[in-house]
Amino acid sequence: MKFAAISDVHVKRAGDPAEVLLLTFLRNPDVQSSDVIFLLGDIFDLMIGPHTQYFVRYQAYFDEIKKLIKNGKRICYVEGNHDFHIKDLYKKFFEVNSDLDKSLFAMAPFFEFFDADKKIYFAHGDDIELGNPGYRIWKGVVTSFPLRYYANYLMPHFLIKAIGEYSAEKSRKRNNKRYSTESDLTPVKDNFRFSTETFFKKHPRQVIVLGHSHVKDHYVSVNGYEYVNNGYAQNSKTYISITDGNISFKDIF
Ligand SMILES: [Mn+2]
Repeated sequence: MKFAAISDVHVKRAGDPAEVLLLTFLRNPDVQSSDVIFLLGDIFDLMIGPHTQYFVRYQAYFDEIKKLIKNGKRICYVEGNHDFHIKDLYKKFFEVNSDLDKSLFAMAPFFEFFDADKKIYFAHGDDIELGNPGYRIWKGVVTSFPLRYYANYLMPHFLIKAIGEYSAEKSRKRNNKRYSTESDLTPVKDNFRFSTETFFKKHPRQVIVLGHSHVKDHYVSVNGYEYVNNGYAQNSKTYISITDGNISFKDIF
């Protein structure tokens, strides 16, 4: 089987370089020849709740999703910490586009596929990252039932903005690290490698595909698994391709 995966594109507005990157990825012939396309979170810099305005704002994106599904492609979406409470948004999307086969689109906290004798695990990565207790508390609050209800039915703009600004602040910190020297990236990279080692002990998977760290990495563990992260897409300008269990980074442009 052939898989294509991307995360952490952080599209802020229609027409920005991140959206160009995302659309180019979705239109890439190699991506389109994959059996499953994974969107592993933080695809959008701020998308919270099932607000239909997103269909207008990101029409080009939703058009590409439509085309892919019409062509029989499977799309697996994992929510990130910048794009969440959007299950009902896609429910509305398939209600409006009732001609589309909605079984080809799935949204879940993680996905697992068994291919070429390997168990392959796909997630955003924030649930696996260790040593970030403040983030965990924050995520517990924003994903709690009351807040989910709020996001889906009542969420006023100021709260979306507040969450967005908090997330943006977190990203800025990560992005600053990203642009500084290689040695500054090492702690984040090492922490994600260590986090996958811990995860692997409990959940042996031969391939672990994550995002969230904004640090590109392909780590082959002596314990018998590989961890791959495409990093911050606007920086790496690549995506992850897995063909018959073999991992590679491919250029988007
Ligand atoms: Mn993230």
